[in-house]
Amino acid sequence: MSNKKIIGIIPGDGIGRDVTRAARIVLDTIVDRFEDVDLEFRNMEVGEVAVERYGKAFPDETREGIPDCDAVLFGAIGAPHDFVVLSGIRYGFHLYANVRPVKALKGVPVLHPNADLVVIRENTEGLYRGVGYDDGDRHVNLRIFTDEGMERIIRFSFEWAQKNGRKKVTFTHKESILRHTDALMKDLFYDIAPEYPSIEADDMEIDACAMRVVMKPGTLDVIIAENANGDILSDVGGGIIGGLGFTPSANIGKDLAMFEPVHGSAPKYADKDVVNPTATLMATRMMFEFLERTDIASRLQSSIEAVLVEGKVRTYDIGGDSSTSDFARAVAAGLDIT
Ligand code: GGG
Repeated sequence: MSNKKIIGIIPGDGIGRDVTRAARIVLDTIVDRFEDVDLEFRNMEVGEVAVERYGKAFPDETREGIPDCDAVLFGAIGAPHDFVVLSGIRYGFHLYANVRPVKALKGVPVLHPNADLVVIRENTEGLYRGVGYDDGDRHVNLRIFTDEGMERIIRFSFEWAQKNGRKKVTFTHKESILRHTDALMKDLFYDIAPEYPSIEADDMEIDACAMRVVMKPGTLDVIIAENANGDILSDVGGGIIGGLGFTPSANIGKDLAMFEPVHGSAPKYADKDVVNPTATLMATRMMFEFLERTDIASRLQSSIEAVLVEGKVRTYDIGGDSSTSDFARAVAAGLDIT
């Protein structure tokens, strides 16, 4: 990464401000410590602040600024602006793959220390596309799959598994009921699977998979899920590894990638500097992997893990009373020595 990279920072609403502030503490330290890293940060507004300034939750200024960025770090968004903002970014920029790792970290109270799975959520179609209508007493939301969208997420998942040394990809569905979507996509999944002979391919019903995540996560590896199912399944995953404070995500498209914690805006904790920024810092780590700086990514991950294992700086969700910024400063300090 010898040339300058433009990083868009979109705090969003609620605790999105707290966690992106924490990320900036770490990012500024990285810029100071690594001579060959040249990052330009561009702050962009969405949500309530954007409504106040521009009269719109997803203003043209932000929409037009995003394509200039090499990567975007996003905080959080909540009702009532979540659909317009998330769909504006995810659908507007075709960020079709939402990679959501669920990995237990040492030093964190978890249900399953061996959990290490990845939900790959289709991010632009399915039920969350938000298409629907009202017809008298019938109220309908459509669950839309396209041929292009199905193939794209299946191939992405196998390729991601291959690149990241994973062994198995599990396709989740409810094929017996959803004949027009899941059954069709399952056939496509098994048509494509032989092109990736080093990766085992299997499938599970989504409800059975949710139970498996809770009871035997160690038997799961990479999971493909429809948009709404993936959103739910990754929260289930968060529940077994200490909560949503530990679940980062990457939204990947052909021309842009955006990184964010899985959690939403949690307004009651907003601006209190108390929430756990680990998920956002791990999303930042995923951003450096995307920018092909795996050296920085692994330094950052090691520092996060060292702070958690040492246990002196802990946010309230895991039994401590340290602040969001204390945690970020401890991780930043650890970048020197890890
Ligand atoms: N940082 C992610 C975020 O703000 N999520 C809030 C939300 O509404 N999520 C629903 C979704 O991911 O589709």
